[in-house]
Amino acid sequence: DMEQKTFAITGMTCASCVQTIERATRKLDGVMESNVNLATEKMTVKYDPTIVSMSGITEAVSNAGYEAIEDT
Ligand code: 9UX
Repeated sequence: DMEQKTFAITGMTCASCVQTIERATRKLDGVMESNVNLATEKMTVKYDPTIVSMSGITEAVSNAGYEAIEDT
């Protein structure tokens, strides 16, 4: 089953940041969809939790130079 989660993203200042983060997360195995909104500083990810974990997703964002925190 797919899971969908929203993350708060810090460190973005331009539209290219959005592209960088979407690319970094979409290429992960198990990620079906990833959409980043610069204005709201949120990222919504649809993924298969049996293939990729939440920390796998936040780590990919971190490796790209930003920070992702699960939205509460
Ligand atoms: Mo834009 Mo984002 O020049 O790290 S790509 S600020």
